[in-house]
Amino acid sequence: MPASKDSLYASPLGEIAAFSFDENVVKVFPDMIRRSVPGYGTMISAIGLLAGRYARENSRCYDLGCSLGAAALAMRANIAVRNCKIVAVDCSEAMIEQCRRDIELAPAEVDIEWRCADIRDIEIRDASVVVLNFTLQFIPLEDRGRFIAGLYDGLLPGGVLILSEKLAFDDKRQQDLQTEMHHLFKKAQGYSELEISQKRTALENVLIPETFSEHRARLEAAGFSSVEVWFQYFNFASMIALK
Ligand code: GEK
Repeated sequence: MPASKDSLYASPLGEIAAFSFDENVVKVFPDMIRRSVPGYGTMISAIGLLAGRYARENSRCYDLGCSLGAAALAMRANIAVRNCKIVAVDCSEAMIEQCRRDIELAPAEVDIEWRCADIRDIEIRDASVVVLNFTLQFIPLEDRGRFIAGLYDGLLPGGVLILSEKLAFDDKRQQDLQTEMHHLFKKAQGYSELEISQKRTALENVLIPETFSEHRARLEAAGFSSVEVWFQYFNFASMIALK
């Protein structure tokens, strides 16, 4: 699909609806995420490398909240073991339909199953790799503990979870600075003040960031024995949690 430029919030909107991953977002998504998430391309490449390192024969690799499947495709390009299947899940029908259309053009050896479902409702099993690349932040806070615990149970011993999230900070000065730097990042990527502020309003109460301490506490409570940040660019970070 040719990636169009994201200008969804470029004109003044009377009323700003809560952000949703609909057809309009699908059309501009690759441009939107690359210009909004600092380090996105680096994280996608590294997810591929990690999948190459951790994917096991006779196991599954999950891309949860896959959007247009960037992480699933990076994993597929790096998995060299036999009988390893990728399961890519998103609750946006528009996203999954586009993934299915795109994949027809690029068949490959490692199978990707595209599933349209809520990631809280699916069974995760026999997993050697699970990727949550900027998805947990959209799950209601009260559901996150149970969801991560189920995910831990579905991982094989020695399996890995890669969790990328927008972070919050306890220290107010740090919170303000990191927010400002993200804002400056978006301006440098060509977004106007109006676009930045309207998008922020649309994401309010939809994207709920937590601190690294909160993520680590939840992951450890679920059973993960080691949790580290492997990448951070302002308030966007990616963690590796080992079972
Ligand atoms: C990437 N990982 O390009 N169940 C399933 N999907 C969900 C749910 C849910 N409960 N909640 C949100 N989503 C991708 C980027 S985007 C991040 C992930 C962003 C989906 C939602 O439909 C969207 O496609 C995705 O999670 C979040 O590496 O846009 O900031």
